[in-house]
Amino acid sequence: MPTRDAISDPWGARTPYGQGEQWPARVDASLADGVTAESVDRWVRSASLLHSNGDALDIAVKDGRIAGVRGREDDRVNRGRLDPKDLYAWQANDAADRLTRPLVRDGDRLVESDWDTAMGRIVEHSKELLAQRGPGSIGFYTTGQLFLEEYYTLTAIARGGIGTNHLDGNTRLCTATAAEALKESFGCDGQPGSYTDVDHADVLALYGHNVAETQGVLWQRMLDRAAGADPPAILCVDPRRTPVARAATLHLAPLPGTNLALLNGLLHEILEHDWVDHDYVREHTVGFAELAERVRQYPPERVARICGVPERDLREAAALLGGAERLLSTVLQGFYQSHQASAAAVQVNNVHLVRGMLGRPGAGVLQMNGQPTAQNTRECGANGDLTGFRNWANDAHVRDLARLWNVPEERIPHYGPPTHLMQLLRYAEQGSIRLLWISGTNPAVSLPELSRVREILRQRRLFVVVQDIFRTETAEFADVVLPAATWGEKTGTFTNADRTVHLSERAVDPPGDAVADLGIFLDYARRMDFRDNDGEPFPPWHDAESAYAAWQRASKGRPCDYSALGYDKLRELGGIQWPCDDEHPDGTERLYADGRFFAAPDYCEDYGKDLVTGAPLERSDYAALNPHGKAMIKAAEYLPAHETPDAEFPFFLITGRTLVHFHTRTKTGRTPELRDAEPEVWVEISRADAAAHGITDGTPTVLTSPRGRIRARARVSGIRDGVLFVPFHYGYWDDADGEHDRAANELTITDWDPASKQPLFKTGAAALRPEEGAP
Ligand SMILES: Nc1nc2c(c(=O)[nH]1)N[C@H]1C(S)=C(S)[C@@H](COP(=O)(O)OP(=O)(O)OC[C@H]3O[C@@H](n4cnc5c(=O)[nH]c(N)nc54)[C@H](O)[C@@H]3O)O[C@H]1N2
Ligand SMILES: Nc1nc2c(c(=O)[nH]1)N[C@H]1C(S)=C(S)[C@@H](COP(=O)(O)OP(=O)(O)OC[C@H]3O[C@@H](n4cnc5c(=O)[nH]c(N)nc54)[C@H](O)[C@@H]3O)O[C@H]1N2
Ligand SMILES: [Mo]
Repeated sequence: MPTRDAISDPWGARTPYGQGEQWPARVDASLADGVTAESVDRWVRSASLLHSNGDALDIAVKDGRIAGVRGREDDRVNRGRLDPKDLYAWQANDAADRLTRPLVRDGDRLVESDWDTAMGRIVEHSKELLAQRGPGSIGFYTTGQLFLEEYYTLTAIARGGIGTNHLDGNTRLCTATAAEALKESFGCDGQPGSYTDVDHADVLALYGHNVAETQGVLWQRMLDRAAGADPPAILCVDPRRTPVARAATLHLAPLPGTNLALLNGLLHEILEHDWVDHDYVREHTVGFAELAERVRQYPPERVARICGVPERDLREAAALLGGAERLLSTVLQGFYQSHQASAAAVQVNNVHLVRGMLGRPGAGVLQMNGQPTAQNTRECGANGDLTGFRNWANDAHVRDLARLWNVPEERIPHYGPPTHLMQLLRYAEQGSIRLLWISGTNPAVSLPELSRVREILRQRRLFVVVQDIFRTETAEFADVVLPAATWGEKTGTFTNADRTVHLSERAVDPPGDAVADLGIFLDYARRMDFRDNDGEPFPPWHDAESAYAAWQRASKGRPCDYSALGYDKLRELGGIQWPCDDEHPDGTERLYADGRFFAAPDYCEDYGKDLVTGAPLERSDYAALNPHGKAMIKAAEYLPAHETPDAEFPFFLITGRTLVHFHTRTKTGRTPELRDAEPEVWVEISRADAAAHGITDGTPTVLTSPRGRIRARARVSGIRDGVLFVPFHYGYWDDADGEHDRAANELTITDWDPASKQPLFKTGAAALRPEEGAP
């Protein structure tokens, strides 16, 4: 039994606290029926893997099985609290249909097999492709849900073993824009702010971030501040009336895809009223003049028209931001998956730069992560970056990595930027990629334009490997399916959205023959017989702790420095924020506290891009713009989205999440409390639009877009007129009729942000009508 019914009471009782005080502890727990805290055999240290918040918890073990979880009272992130998914979804580990044996394709069926056969097929294919078509014929598509040690290993294999440029994560769908925005403004990935900024802020600004439903414990912290002395003002920017919007001091509901115009308008007001910290701007930034010139073109009257937001609200929002003494901003998918994503997210950084709101308590930016370990995908380079936030366009960085790995420099591909996922898919579609290894992600539900994704995965010439814990929609297209051990069954580390690293230890045995992702990758490396310059097996590590030690060396001297952050310290102290080196043995609460950035031309992770076109800058451009490694203020003009409503598709369509479900529901759909709380897909529609279409709550409707069609019941809500919202959680594994008519991504568009290459799940057009014969 959980300490509260978190379905009816998602955030629990308030523990109010005042500005600058410590957030009080409250311990939440949930144990299997019949198990008590006293009857548990062991508690094993871990953290939640169901969002990017990193809620620290202990796993209860009873008779060799997971029997519940309990929040860690002393952890900096959650002070004991857990959210609804944390409290219930551990049960999915024990689901009856976990994958327990490798599967291999036999004609149009997948049949149970063994590791030798399954790995044998993958290795045979890999070797053949390497011999005949070269490393570029092999691609890897991974996730933001494995552990750091696993990404580092996969990266070493792909880039240092095979030498392919085609390695990306589903972090491309998730936080590519967070990384891009941080690189554009600060020269490098790495979250400037800290969750403790919530304790100090006088204004919280949430941009396209439904934190109440997606990081419930962080929201509890905000609610506790709101209930205490000197509560912060809350600004919410979201076209829907989310729980955040309902609690906000001010809610702006812009039309989808107009975030950049909105931010340009807010900056216009901030500059117009001279709410600017000129000393900070002069000492620590470049680019202010260009911003001033750009935002001059965005007076409130114009912006109000573009965004469909009252001019008065705009001015009021700007005054909130301009008057803040301690401003904390968070940004997430309402910006990252929308039109002009990077350009818009960068303007939030600009608000902080022009106002000097960085690096002190309460003054911070969180370009949020979504997935629990997305930060590690990026740090390790399993997305489109080089390991340790090295710069692929800087030969010295590539050389440094080659030296570290002891592999030939020319093996690490750096002839161009690492392939981003949407391009990787295109290569698979065209036939240059012939082996696609998918780990820890379910693209047959989560990628845009699913009919196209199915066509790509279905091709006979494409050999598909799926490494998962369940037989997903994607697994149905696989040639080989590998059963992975997961959270609770393996040891490793991961880093949350405010750079807090946790160690998660193995509590129970994996089911059947399932093997941890790390073990699978290392097994592949050994069977492929990758070697370093001295003829030794590569990668040289053999388990989680040795992989981690190798990573500590790889990160040393880079911004994400883990060199003084060993497993022993994580065991002793719990969550610790990187960088953690000899100089900062207890970790680092805030980046850029001294107004110095990771942005020097020889050190930075990226030379930046043109925010509007995505064209990469050269080193010489960068060095001319920012010779002294300051923060960069970059401006951009607003352009309308490619697909906007018209006569045939009159609505904006946005998609996203709900409180109780996680992504494609492989875990939450197998957790009774969560599954039953929201068993079916729905579409949110405004009262006025519903009335105009003869729709009421619960009416079955049909939604169409230029890509496809789904069926969903209407939910009349506080969403703004002209906009529809569909949760993207509902795929087909538990759908009886087997028709492709319920995943939101049947409707979404193949299009992406030019700078971050993140797909636009929140900008597109659709039509809606009541289903034939609906009452
Ligand atoms: N319950 C739950 N929690 C999760 C997850 C989950 O699946 N379920 N997933 C985790 C992951 S991986 C992620 S990435 C995060 C995502 O967390 P969030 O970003 O908070 O979640 P979303 O629902 O995708 O989008 C946030 C909001 O963006 C708004 N929005 C849509 N279009 C626009 C626009 O054009 N402008 C603005 N300003 N807002 C817009 C939507 O109305 C929505 O409320 O959540 C993490 N936490
Ligand atoms: N329309 C629309 N589409 C979206 C979004 C949206 O807002 N709207 N959001 C996007 C975002 S932000 C994200 S993050 C993606 C998420 O999309 P996906 O990554 O496809 O979603 P998940 O269901 O989390 O898939 C993770 C898979 O990994 C498996 N898994 C879990 N644990 C382990 C493990 O330890 N090892 C291995 N090997 N496998 C494991 C799970 O069973 C599951 O199949 O969706 C994106 N797609
Ligand atoms: Mo995500």
